[in-house]
Amino acid sequence: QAVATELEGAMAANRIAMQFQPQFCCASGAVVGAEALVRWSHPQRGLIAGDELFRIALRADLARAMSDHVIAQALMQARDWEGGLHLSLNITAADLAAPDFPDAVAAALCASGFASERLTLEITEQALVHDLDGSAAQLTKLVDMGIRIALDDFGAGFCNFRYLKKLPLHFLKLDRSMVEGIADDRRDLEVLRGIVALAGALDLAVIAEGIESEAQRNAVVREGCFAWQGFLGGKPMPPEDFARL
Ligand code: G
Ligand code: G
Ligand code: MN
Ligand code: NA
Repeated sequence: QAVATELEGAMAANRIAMQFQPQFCCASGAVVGAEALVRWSHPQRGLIAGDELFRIALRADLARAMSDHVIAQALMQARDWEGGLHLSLNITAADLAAPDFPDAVAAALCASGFASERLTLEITEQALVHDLDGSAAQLTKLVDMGIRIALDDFGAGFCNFRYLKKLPLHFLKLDRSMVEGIADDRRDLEVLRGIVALAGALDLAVIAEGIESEAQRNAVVREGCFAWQGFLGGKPMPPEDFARL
């Protein structure tokens, strides 16, 4: 109860805020959008990252409320971006399993005026394992609204290829561990090549995450990834800083 009260207080006091990490087009080098990453600035504990915040929210039975709060906030901030930039939002297993989730997203889009075609939702394998058919049905509802879907952290978990066959996906987001060695390890590079080829055959665009060096960026550009994201291009930053960029 204490935790729930604290979380509700933090939402009301705007201590739960979004940061945005830029994503760059491999072909042009231009910023094409940003991934929203939530931060809880806790009066005693300092900044708490998204994964921990959602673990706490889940225990307090506030995971859905927190997600709705975060989605609304990100959409409101992204609607003023110039140039039709895209917004990428992480969602949880609880979101995907909630029957009213597609309607909640539709309402948030409507309230913000942000076009659904500019929104990508990122899901991870953990969000899918419980009920693949149910997940596919939920994702199809979102895709029918014009939203795009990214499979996040690809390569970090079990990489169940059934997900690629059964789900309406648009993007594969390569986990940081998949790009770490590509500039200096032959095997890492060949794994990347194989995945990019597979993604291409399935009409999926590849986004490389965790790019920290020019050599890594050059490799993902050369190998045909669609976009990249990482500390080389910018860390997650407050909305004012992203708007300036
Ligand atoms: O940048 P950061 O350390 O916050 O990210 C840690 C993890 O928290 C990431 O795996 C990310 O998917 C998750 N996360 C960050 N922001 C959000 C968010 O707004 N919603 C959800 N569901 N997860 C998030
Ligand atoms: O949603 P996801 O699990 O992909 O969350 C992205 C996480 O990766 C966030 O915690 C973000 O801060 C972090 N991140 C983004 N770019 C980089 C990078 O270049 N290097 C490292 N080490 N972490 C990154
Ligand atoms: Mn993500
Ligand atoms: Na990731």
